[in-house]
Amino acid sequence: MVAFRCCVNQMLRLTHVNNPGSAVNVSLFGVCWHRILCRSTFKQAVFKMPLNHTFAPMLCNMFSRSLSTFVRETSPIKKHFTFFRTACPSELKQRGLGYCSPRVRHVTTAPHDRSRIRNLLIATYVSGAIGATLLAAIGYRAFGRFKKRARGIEEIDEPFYGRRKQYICRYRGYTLPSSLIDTIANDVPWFEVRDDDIWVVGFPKSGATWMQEIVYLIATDFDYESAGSATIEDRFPYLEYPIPGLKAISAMSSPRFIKSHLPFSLLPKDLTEKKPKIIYIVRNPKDTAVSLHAFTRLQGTKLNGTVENFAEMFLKDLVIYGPWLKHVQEAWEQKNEGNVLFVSYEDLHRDFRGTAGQIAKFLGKPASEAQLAELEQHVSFRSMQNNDKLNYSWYKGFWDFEGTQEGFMRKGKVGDWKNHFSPELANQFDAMTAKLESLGLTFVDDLPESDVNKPEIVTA
Ligand code: PPS
Repeated sequence: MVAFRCCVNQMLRLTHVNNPGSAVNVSLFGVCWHRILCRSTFKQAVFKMPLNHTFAPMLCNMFSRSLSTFVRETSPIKKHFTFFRTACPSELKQRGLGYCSPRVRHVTTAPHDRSRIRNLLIATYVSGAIGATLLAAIGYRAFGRFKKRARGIEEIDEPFYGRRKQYICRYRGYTLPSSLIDTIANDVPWFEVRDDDIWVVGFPKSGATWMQEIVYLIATDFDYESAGSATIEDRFPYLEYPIPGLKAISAMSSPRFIKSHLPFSLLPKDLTEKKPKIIYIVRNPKDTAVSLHAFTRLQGTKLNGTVENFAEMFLKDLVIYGPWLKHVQEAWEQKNEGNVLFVSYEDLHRDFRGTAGQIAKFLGKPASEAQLAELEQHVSFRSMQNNDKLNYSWYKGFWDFEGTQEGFMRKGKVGDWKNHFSPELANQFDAMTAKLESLGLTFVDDLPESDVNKPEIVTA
């Protein structure tokens, strides 16, 4: 603290004598810094003392001292003050300068000098204010970065994301959306889990929405009425997303339905104690990458590159919630815990009723063949695409539905990657998934009966 004080004093000594704007700049800058420091939790962590009682008066003292020294020593301001101290009241009144102490004496100040003084003063205040604002903005940003780094968050400037270069950041081995990082790092770990919660977890674009609707209906004994009365986001909120937010989710009545894209290691700590039912949905990474590319564009992020370039970013762990491999591996390691069910998007395609029956059993809600057949109809791709409680059309105006021409429910097929990937790129993805084969996890990335380019046959 002594060193810091010496540094600031030295800085003030160097700046305030010759440059009229600098002392004002430094003073305002100091006040801004103090405001930032006071508001942050950094004060407890670093200074281990209450800022309001020690650091604040010290800063104010230093800066006000520097300002008064500057005022005393800088000639145009000195003249200005002398003028105010010595001009006669009638003269001040005449110039519209208001109240003046009766102790004032007569002086002779040339009128052109006075206007010069006023202009100089205005210039000083304006430059001071602009400088202080700029410095405060730079300082605030730098301080934010410093604070994040102290918490283990590393900002990534990735030009691929166009104007939103700081779209992603790295935290505890994962690439995460910068917009959600504060919630993920500060609040999610302490979120209170309940034993009777039902969770759907998965890497983005793995078919979570499809799974959410299936799980919701099975768990509510096929309550199609409530499913039709609110959006999937309201019934089955996304944990780390600001809408509706952790507070609202905490206040929901049981049983709660919660979706998250976080890997197991970043989910609430409570999950080790409480044992809610968790369904992890996984999809082959090639289709996941293609779908995530389309979704990133749908959200309005301008990308500097093609789908293939995006897929390369996927392999380099530069897409949100990556690395995909680690995400899936962490979940696979949990599959023998009694409360975790591992389901693939391709299984839902291949054998819907068999897979849905398995989910029903896992949830303790065995379902009849007729119920599963009705469910299959309700959650078919076309039906979900046209269902305004499931197709995210409530984001129209926020997302770029018109610009991309593709909605949230884009193709819903297995094997779309073949329309976009070169054989070399596909090989790189195969090399990645081969690492999971030794763990007994294999992926289907092509279904003969699912021709992605075949037009959908709509049955009445
Ligand atoms: S999100 O935003 O991460 O929660 O998205 P998510 O729901 O996980 O994945 C979206 C992809 O799943 C497809 N989808 C379906 N496929 C088949 N049948 C049904 N009923 C269905 N519902 C959603 C959706 O179309 C997205 O995949 P792509 O390949 O982009 O079409």
